[in-house]
Amino acid sequence: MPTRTVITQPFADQKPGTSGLRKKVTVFQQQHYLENFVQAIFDSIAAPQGATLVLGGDGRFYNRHAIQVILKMAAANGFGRVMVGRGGILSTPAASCVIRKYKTFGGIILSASHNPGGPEGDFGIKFNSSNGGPATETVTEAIFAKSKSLSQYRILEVGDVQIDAIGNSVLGEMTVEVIDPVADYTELMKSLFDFPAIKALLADGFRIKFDAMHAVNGPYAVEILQRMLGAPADSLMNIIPLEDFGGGHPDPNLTYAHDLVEIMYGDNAPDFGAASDGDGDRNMILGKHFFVTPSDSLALLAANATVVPAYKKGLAGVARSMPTSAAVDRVAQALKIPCYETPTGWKFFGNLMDAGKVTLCGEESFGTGSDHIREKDGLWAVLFWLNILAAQRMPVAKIVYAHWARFGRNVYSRHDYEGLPNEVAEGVMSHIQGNFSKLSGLSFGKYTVKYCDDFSYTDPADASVSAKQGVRIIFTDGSRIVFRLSGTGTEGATLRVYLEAYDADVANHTLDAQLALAELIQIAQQISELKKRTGREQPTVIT
Ligand code: G16
Repeated sequence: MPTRTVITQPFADQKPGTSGLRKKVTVFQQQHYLENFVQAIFDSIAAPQGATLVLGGDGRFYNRHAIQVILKMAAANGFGRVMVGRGGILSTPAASCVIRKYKTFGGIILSASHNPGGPEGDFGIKFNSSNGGPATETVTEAIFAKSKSLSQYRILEVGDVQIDAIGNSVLGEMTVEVIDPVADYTELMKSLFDFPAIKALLADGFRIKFDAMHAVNGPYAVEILQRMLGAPADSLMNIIPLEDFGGGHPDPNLTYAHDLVEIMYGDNAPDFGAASDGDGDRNMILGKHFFVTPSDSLALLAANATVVPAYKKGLAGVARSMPTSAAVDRVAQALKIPCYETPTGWKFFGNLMDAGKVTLCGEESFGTGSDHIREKDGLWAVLFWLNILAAQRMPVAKIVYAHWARFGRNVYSRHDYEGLPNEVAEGVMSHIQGNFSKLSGLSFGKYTVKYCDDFSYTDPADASVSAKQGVRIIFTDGSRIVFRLSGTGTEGATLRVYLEAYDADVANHTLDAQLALAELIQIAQQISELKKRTGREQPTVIT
């Protein structure tokens, strides 16, 4: 079959963000745009002739087209085999699992994660390395540099390959192996958790509700929660994956997963609720009339890890991203294990895990995971919670209260200002960056600033430095305000304000985080001049 070399023009805007290249579908639909980025990946990763690649995505609009393009380009670029999920589907955690299990050279994952999909929505693409995790900063930078200078790409001139039935077919010199997207992942979950205990919990009438948000995790949840663990069919909602996620915003938080939230805060609420996002790597955990913040969830999983068979020997260490609350730090201190603080973005955890320094990690952005793969993992977090609930047989809220009684509570909230004009958001950040050095020692009511910085991280594995990862204002009592620009949006800029106060005496204080953080919220406004600079009275999303 003839390989065609196509002359292309370089694109200047293919800089990968926190998690790969994310753009509007219409941007990806420009002539040569997708191909340019794929060739930049292939030119940067130096895969040996005949290497195996994993390929799949969250099934959003443009997924099927992109799969065909990438298969034909992989064949023209010397790959020997591509393992592709049936229908072009692989959740992000499942892709990581398959890359590791079959020791492939790496994989390409098609997703814009929690961003909306459809012809007017977002699309995304990223390369994961042989450890199953997102490419390192060094590789990402190399891909970006290539994308700006490419003048041609290689593609096989051939019709589309069938990807809807399991089995092998041939594309030029390359084998296309269509795999069951659910099987390997399911087997891995079964090896980690106490399935009989969870099954018994559900059989005893413990009621759950899982919201797949019409995204990729639907089939995974049906197989694991319903078929293997026996949850009744009505325990699952929105399980049919749709190219536009049913018009929804597949981001499992209190704003966008409102159907689930209404059920969990309504009359006759189930005992446990959870949701995952577009590509299945994020999770939100709820109890009856109760929301568990992602930061608390991470701390709680760490504190109770030994009830799970895979972690019964304890944890090597834990890690969290800088804006995530320090709740897990307190657990690490009690367990006498190290706790690492990294920039936002899952790739930073991979190196710590590869070095055996960390077993569990997580982020405030609804991501939790462990060294079983190198991505965050939504269903894994749900199963971890169910395993704890099966062992403790207590309501979710009681488990969290008991945790706070032991470790204290890191009261936490994130305020997002979405869709700001870029220059406005950057203006707020440079105002803060220009002034934070003058804040040390200043008092705002009961809060006195201990120190401020713009977070910088040196990766222990490759000594690469990631600077300017968010401004931290740290108060003498450990409370914090963090300002940071999102790296995953595709429309304007999103400014995130992270607020955290430590409360050692939970029993006597309000559960309402916004109330408890009211003073810090005011201070954040004052320091950033947010209202004046953005004209926004309220955040778009509060979690
Ligand atoms: C991605 C990364 C996460 C990170 C998140 C932050 O999540 O994988 O590690 O926490 O972005 O997003 P932002 O830069 O908008 O705060 P995902 O689920 O979008 O792949």
